[in-house]
Amino acid sequence: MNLYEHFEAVFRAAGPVPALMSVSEGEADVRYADLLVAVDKAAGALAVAGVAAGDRVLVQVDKMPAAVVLYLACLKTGAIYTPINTAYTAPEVAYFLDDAEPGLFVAGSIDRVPADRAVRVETLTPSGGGSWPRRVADAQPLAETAARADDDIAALVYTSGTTGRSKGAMLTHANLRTNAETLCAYWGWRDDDVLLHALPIFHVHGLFVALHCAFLKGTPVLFLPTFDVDTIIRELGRCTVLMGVPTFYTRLLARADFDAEACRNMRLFISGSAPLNEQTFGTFETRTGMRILERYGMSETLMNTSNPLDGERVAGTVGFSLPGIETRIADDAGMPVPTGKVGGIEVRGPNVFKGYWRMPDKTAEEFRDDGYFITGDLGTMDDAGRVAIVGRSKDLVISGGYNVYPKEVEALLDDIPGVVESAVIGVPHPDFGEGVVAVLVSAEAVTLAQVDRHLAGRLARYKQPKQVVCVDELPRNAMGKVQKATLRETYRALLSDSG
Ligand code: MCA
Ligand code: AMP
Repeated sequence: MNLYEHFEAVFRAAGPVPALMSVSEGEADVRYADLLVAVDKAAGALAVAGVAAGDRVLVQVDKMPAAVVLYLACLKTGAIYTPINTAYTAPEVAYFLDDAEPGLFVAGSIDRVPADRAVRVETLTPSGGGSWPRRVADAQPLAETAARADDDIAALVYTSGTTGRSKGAMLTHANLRTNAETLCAYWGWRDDDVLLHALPIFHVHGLFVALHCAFLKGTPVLFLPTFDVDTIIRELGRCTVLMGVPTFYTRLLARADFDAEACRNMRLFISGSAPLNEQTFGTFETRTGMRILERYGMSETLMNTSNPLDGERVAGTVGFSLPGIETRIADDAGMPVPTGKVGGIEVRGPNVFKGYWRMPDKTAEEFRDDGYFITGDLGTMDDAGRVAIVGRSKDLVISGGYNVYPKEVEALLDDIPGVVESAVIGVPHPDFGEGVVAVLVSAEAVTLAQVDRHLAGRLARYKQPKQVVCVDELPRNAMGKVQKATLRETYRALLSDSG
């Protein structure tokens, strides 16, 4: 069944309830009834643009109600919504255009559209202008929601996965619906909940986990364009739930006016996308009297485990398998390891994606014969089934909740004249959890400014090194493999003063 049919029924019933509330002066709230009308118009515009069911719609636009409408319109028409980070540069966008082969690219700015790619482009600019809003205004509403099977793809979410370049995780209508229903129930979503939404909407966390909970219940979302601490503290008083990456919580705790009084109306703070440090968890509890609920997920699997709503939330753990989802800790051959021992986290259930877009071999590599998906995360499980993440077997840096795939950065660094080789690592960063550091073997010293200049326009800013170190050689093991763990240890204090 098309996920949008579920939403449509809820939206109709919710009618006058505000769906997306704005904090900007002069900007009206979008009610659920308005959302229905807007989605029908946008779906009509997609049809006029020749977008058919199964076509990809690549979207790189700022966070605004029109972006949510576009997402829902894609669901409605059966198109495959393919959102990408607004920080990506034109060369990065070219990769997604080539890989996804979209029927339509809705871009925030024409500057991000590679000149040599033949694709239909519409614009939706940060101020809400551009050609797309005009197409929507001119379109006849499309009343009928496309029939979709549970197994049809609803979205392609690009992720670095465990290895290789960005891959499109094919998420089906059933993946999205079942996970949303599970989270709504597990987190006890209430009819009077108000979600404070400050995450970007080009990732699973902000787009699916956060919005779908509200959309399945028809409850209001206070929809902030970006994460801004002042706004959050001011608005907490009329909200009940916040979902964020750990950086949200460290930034809030840095403010003296973030206290129990500011949180008086809140019932739930949820954290995910990156490890929540135990100190942040503890300080948060001392300051507010509330325990952050940490959960664990991936683009490929949506949410897998969660600390409980009513039971004990334990720092440094991501809780229990969500209902209907199986998690095991396994060795390299997929055999479960003894309780309490570290192994690879593997997951099976209706949440697990259909595979990587046009990569059947890569997909096959990441699944066991019995259907478990190999996450590339390392963890333990106790007798009660509580999971803790202790590391990653994949070479990945997670900075402020954004994934940075070292190989992608290294490939560009190796092109800097004089650089012989490079190793990109993540080291502790007080604000982003991990920060990117480049270790270079180079004939001459290379400065951060030179690296910045080389990467500008080629690589999203958040992927760029925050610090550069030049060395004579990289540490290698007997097999000749660069020992990144050694580098991480050597440079662990390099970014401790950042933030
Ligand atoms: C911004 N910058 C960063 C990051 N964000 N650098 C490293 N890591 C980052 N995450 C840099 C910018 O390039 C800029 O650099 C400077 O910081 C300020 O940029 P600004 O845009 O003002 O930053 P910000 O608004 O303060 O953003 C920080 C943020 C943001 C709010 C923490 O990164 C964020 O929203 N992160 C959430 C990501 C997320 O939703 N992840 C979920 C994906 P300069 O000044 O040098 O130019 S994972 C997922 O979905 C899975 C399924 C899951 O489990 O949830
Ligand atoms: P992505 O590929 O962007 O969907 O990122 C998914 C990855 O984020 C997971 O494989 C984990 O490595 C990491 N992650 C998500 N939630 C948590 C968490 N609560 N604690 C630690 N790591 C997390």
